Amino acid sequence: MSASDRLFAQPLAEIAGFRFDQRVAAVFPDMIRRSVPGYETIVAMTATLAERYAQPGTRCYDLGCSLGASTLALRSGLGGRDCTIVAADNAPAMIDRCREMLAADRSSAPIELHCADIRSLAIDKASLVVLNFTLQFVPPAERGALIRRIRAGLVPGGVLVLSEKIAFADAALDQLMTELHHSFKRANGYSELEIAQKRSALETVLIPETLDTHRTRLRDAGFSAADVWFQCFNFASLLAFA
Ligand code: GEK
Repeated sequence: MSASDRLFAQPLAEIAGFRFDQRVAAVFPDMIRRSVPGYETIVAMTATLAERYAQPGTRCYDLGCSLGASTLALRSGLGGRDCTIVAADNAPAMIDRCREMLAADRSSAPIELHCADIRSLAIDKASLVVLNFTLQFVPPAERGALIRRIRAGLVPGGVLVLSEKIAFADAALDQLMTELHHSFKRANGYSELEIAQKRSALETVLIPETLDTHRTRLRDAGFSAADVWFQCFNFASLLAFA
């Protein structure tokens, strides 16, 4: 069990942009579970997707791995297949704790853990690439280049799992989904102050896009097809096929 997230519980004089530092790393599993509707389902299904798509002799990537929840799901889905998992995150505090989480896991599939920016990480011979809630933190102008490099690194039959907070073109629908998301957070014990302060901290750091924008970018990068396999309010996960 991780410590519970109270990071935004006290009134803050000034709200700085959100950073994945030690304080966040210490409460991260609790924070993401209580903040992202569907997170636990998406992580669990990452194992099911690995079971189906990981090809022997290839690599599986977890880009923006945080504490390794999706990495461990990937590993459990391999079922002894000869694959190397490459997990990367550019936040040293996340990587330090991730290393401890991976060490506590008994399974033997090899994992290479990199403290690296995924915008410059080599992606090669990949049968499965997982971007679970990471692209949303990459500046929008740089997202196309990353998706093109992922596409280029996939083997035939390879798949990208792309999970994101999403925006809606229709303002009323966007507002509704935001309110439903906040209800989810309230039901998980966050106060109005915590919700408001976290929202301000993320405003310039997490930039959601519409599903249409994601689909167009994936198609332009050379993916043959892409569609949503999971959605809860303004959080969705797509599968994109090489
Ligand atoms: C999970 N996938 O538990 N390069 C590397 N890492 C990055 C970059 C970048 N350019 N930008 C952001 N990150 C995980 C959850 S959390 C989602 C992912 C969230 C990292 C950042 O340091 C953080 O650890 C992660 O992406 C996003 O399945 O906090 O909402």
